[in-house]
Amino acid sequence: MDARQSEKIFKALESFRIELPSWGFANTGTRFGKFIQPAAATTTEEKFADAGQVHLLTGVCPTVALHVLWDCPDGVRSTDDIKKFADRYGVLPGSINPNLFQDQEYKFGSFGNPDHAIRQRALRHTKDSIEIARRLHSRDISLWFADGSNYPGTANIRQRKLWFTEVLKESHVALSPGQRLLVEYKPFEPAFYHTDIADWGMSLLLSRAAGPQAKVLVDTGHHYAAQNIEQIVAWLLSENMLGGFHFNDRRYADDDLTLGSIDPYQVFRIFHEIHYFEWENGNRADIAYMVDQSHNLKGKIEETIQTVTMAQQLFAKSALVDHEELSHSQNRCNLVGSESLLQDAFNTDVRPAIQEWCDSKGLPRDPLKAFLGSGYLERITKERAARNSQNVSSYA
Ligand code: RM4
Ligand code: MN
Ligand code: MN
Repeated sequence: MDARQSEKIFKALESFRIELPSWGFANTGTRFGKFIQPAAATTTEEKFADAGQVHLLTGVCPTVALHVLWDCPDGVRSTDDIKKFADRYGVLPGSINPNLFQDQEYKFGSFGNPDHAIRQRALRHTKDSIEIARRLHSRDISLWFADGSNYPGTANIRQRKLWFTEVLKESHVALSPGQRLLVEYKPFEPAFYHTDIADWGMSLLLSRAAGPQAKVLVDTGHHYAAQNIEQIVAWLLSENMLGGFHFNDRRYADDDLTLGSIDPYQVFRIFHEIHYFEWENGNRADIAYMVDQSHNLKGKIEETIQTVTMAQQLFAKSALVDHEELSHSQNRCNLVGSESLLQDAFNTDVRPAIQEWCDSKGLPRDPLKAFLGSGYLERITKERAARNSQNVSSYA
């Protein structure tokens, strides 16, 4: 690797930060059951402690995403505790995720529920979440809806779209300047016939209708298998409507697997579209990079470190594409030449340059090895095992 390439990697790594999900440290499972891990976090404080470890060793995860229902049991009043945890463990609260799907009231939806009182309840919860975000100095309120229906003819799709528009607009009014609403889409699950916000187009239209501080959130696992995600990313960038990502990998559905474990080239192509856009525009795209994964088989902290390391590698690889040359090559319809520019970048071993960057920051060259040698895992396993063995039913 020449000096110009390592310089590109250094520059890319300086700007790359990725947010961890609090729920990635807790016991999770599938609808068939859960395998309890003795070291899993059982409280919000433990989630901060674990996220703090990952940040300590990687240096690129300064924030942790919070799920209001799971991490703020006392709602707005929980923010005092959360501030203490942030101080204690060296990671700040990040995006705030309202929970509009778990309460019994939401059986037939939240923002799209035919019952006005339930839509109001969902609005109140969203406003509380915005207030939580304000108190924690979090910028983003990240909305994901389970709303939809399971059988044809059982829901008025157009009417629900109107209700969604209405409640999103009302939520937007509660934002402070600088705060953002991120609107996530997902094609199916838990709804199996129609989902109210099923794809990026629906998310885009609703975000536009909600107001200027609403943007689209792309969860990489929320697409049909054949969909071209990087094209969606390129379109949202060109519309200035890409707010952020939930990163994870998948093989079949919303599998929430470790980033890059199945298809690293897919993630590379997404990052490439972002770098290419930034090169053309001469400034950085304002995008929140977040992880949304939950692991019921792999160790949670170990796999989170794997995820972050993989994200850094793919981000660094994609920064190596020569944009000037690519642009010329594309304009001349040099297909093999253009494609090779991407392939060469993807095939470059960026690990030595990343290790140098870690050295320059006083970070361990191999964060996973450093973690496994730190004794942290043994300590929390001992401390938490008894509590975890009793705690088999909660998601977070
Ligand atoms: C959804 C979606 C949301 C996450 C919930 C728990 O599939 O990805 O972002 O908050 O799961
Ligand atoms: Mn998500
Ligand atoms: Mn998901």
